[in-house]
Amino acid sequence: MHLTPQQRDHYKEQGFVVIPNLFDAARVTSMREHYMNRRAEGPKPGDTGGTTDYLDDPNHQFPRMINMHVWDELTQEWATDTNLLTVTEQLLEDTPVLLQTMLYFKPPGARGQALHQDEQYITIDPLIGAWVALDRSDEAVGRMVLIPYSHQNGVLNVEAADTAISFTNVQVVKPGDTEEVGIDMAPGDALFFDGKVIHGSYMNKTNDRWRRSFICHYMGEHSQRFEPDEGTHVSHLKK
Ligand SMILES: O=C(O)CCC(=O)C(=O)O
Repeated sequence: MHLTPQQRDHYKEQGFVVIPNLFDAARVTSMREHYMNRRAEGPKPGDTGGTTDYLDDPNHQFPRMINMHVWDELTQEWATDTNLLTVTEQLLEDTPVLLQTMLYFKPPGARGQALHQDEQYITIDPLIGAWVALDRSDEAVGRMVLIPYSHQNGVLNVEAADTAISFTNVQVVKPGDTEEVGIDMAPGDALFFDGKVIHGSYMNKTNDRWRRSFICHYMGEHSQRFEPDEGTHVSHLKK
């Protein structure tokens, strides 16, 4: 899959780009079925339904899975899909190395994830996230929200998040004068975003629609681990 100069420029300038139809409908259907079956098997290493102050959050019934590629062959295959890797390679301008896989179920009524930068979690730069929609993702279900150009300001400070709407308790201190943009996506579309771009999602406000997504994070072969500045890593959140 060859990117146009416009797609590459969009990523470089705004910190993200959406590639429609990266996975076809048959693949998306089998991924949804596969992960619902694996979820039904019971707990997996690293599961989280988020903070336990809102136990009625349906995320607790369908915790997000992490690093499935370590114990699930199909995840390894999907996370190293040729389209995913070739797009990532063109955006990173380096050979991609898979770091992390995740599956967010986000059932009806579930909390979202407060705005953050992935490099506040994973201290490697450059870093890229690939977020593949497995359901239609729009405002009602808590689509991905981004702040364009925010990757240009480095890794920012963290503060406490509102856990009534976020399953995580930490968020970025948002720079003033920034505008959030919601990204509507169809099943199979993929959003690629820079590890420093501010992003997150709000609640799934529907009572009958899921917002499942398959998420991979890659570094480049030449990416570097860095020491986070005081106050910028999620572990620095003041209790
Ligand atoms: O899917 C979401 O709601 C947030 C995902 C996210 O923050 C990520 O993939 O880094």
